[in-house]
Amino acid sequence: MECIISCIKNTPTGKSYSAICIDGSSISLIECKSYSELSVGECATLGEDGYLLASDVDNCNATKSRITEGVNNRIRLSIRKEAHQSRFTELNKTTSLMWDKLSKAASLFLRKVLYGAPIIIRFHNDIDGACTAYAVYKGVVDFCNSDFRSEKQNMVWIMHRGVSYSQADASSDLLIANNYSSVEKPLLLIMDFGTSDESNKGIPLVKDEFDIIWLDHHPIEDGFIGEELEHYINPWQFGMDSNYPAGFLACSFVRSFSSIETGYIERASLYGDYSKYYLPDGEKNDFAEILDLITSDTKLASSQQLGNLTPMEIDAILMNKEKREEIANYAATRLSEVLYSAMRSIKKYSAGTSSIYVLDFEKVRDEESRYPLPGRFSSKLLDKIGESVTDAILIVHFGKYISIRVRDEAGDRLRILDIIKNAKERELGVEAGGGHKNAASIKVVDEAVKKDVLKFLIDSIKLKESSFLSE
Ligand SMILES: [Mn+2]
Repeated sequence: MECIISCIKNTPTGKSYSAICIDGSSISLIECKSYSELSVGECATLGEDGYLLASDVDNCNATKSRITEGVNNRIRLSIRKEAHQSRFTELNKTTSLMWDKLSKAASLFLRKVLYGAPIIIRFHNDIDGACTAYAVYKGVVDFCNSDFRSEKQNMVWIMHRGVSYSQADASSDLLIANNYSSVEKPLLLIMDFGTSDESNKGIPLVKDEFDIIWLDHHPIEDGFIGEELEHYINPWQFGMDSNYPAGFLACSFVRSFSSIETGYIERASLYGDYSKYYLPDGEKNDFAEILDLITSDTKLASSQQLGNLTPMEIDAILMNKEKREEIANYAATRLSEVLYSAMRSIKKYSAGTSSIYVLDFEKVRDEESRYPLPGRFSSKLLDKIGESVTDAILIVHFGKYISIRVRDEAGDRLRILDIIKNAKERELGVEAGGGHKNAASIKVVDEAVKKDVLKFLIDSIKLKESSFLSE
């Protein structure tokens, strides 16, 4: 079998080689060792003992062009021309509009997978974000088991906390990529976060070092430079809004090169991000609830690395029926306890015909468990309040974080993103802020300034609501 050394990982114990090989017309990626030092791009043959041997240089160009041709064929055969049709029919039109862009990004992605290039995948740490990672993982597994053989991919999964791609994130990604030498440029895949001008600090550091695929569904802020990237894909660019979740987008991406079943992931992402296209069908959404719990409290998924979660760990839980049930029960119990105590310590302010509810999450949290996280809990708490009050606006704060939740109908008139923008301009101490029109969050520079920011938010909402009344 003729091979090219396509990627070398430098580890403290030595070098680990990835070689792309061709046998007839079939391409495979192998991970192996070598008796001698090989360099990236060099031709090699695989010996019977499973070790790589440098091969004679004369044939190398012929091998390279056969592999290039094999890779191009493989990609061409895998990309699906017909846009994926989900059972959420109202979203299918947007998928069709995005299909060309999705397929182009998928071609790039498959090239990286085939060559075993370093791929860093950052996904947001919530249900929707976990859905993006899980969809891509399942797609890659399917591709590596059916369309070509791959023993190991050089993929690094990072569950990302926060809403922007910062300078520190970029530096950390560059450090990771520095562990590899690769014939293909490393790939950075960003999903379900980052569409804000704060990411403008991180992007310039990585845009020449990585090929970037960015799948997001947050509103695109003016001046956000990520939009210029060739493979930045967001439903907002196609006349849709955040109701097309990032997990759903990742499923569409995956379906452009794989035919795996993605319906349950699509459903979980719609549920997780409160999309109006979610179809409550009377069935519980256990998959989403499990993702909610394990992305909040990663200990439960027995993560190797504290605070991180990989799709392989999600998979291990899904395959274990007992563990699944245990986790689902635990989540339900915890949630009802926390909702109960929240309703007892919440404060209420009237604003026109609406009411603003403010909760200090510190008062209801548990020392032991990270679940539920304040941001996501806010959405559930708003639902709970909504059972008895129609016009409720909820603010939950915890440490340096403030989350604001508004019911659908009020989102358009309140424009909380504008209020957050004003708070930033007033220099009240807002370090970062953004989100959707119904769900947004703020990080303040210091806990001490939080009460000023809270007061500003409450006053601004009151003002908006009373002006709305007088119109
Ligand atoms: Mn999302």
